[in-house]
Amino acid sequence: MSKKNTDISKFLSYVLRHHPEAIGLSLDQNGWAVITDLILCAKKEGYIFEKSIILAIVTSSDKKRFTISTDGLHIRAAQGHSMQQVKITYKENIPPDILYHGTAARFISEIRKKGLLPMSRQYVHLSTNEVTAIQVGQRHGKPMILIIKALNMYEQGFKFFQAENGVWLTEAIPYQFIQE
Ligand code: HQG
Repeated sequence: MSKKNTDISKFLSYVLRHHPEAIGLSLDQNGWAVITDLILCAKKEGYIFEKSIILAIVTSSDKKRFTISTDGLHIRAAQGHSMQQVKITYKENIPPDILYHGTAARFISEIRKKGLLPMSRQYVHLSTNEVTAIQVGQRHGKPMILIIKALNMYEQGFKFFQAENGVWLTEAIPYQFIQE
């Protein structure tokens, strides 16, 4: 992806996951923004792009971060929201035996005490592969991979969800299900 489109993608993540109000944009409770509104609100803040650029970013996003509605008029972030007013109904699924969570080594002593918490987001984010977990972890410092006994958790009544882009979500993970 070009540098310009990567910058727009980061801007879209910021407004669609965390702060739509920063540009005067409204999301509905399922997290959808009207694409034409988004373009207008962004323009007022100096981010100038057309719908075709948004569609190109959605298609080329490595993690499929954004979803376009079936009518083609709306866009939302597939996961990662911090806003409590957005309540996406994620698909509940049976997880694989093991899932991975990438974190930073500096967080491990707190994680040992409290388990994994969603922190500023709505859910703890998990992946099916270690490479993704390392990439996620290194955003916060020296990466560390945690192995989550997901199926074991599920069998004990914890719920697991999957976003449209395949990312696994759960509300919190007690330390007993975590292997360092
Ligand atoms: C850590 C990216 C101390 C947690 C990725 C993480 C992901 C604790 C950090 C998505 C803790 C929160 C989410 C505890 C958890 N004490 N630290 N008890 N419990 N933590 O950014 O998982 O590329 O909110 O380990 O792909 O890093 O942006 O979550 O290190 O799917 O599309 O607190 O964001 O997607 O950090 O990342 P974040 P995350 P994008």
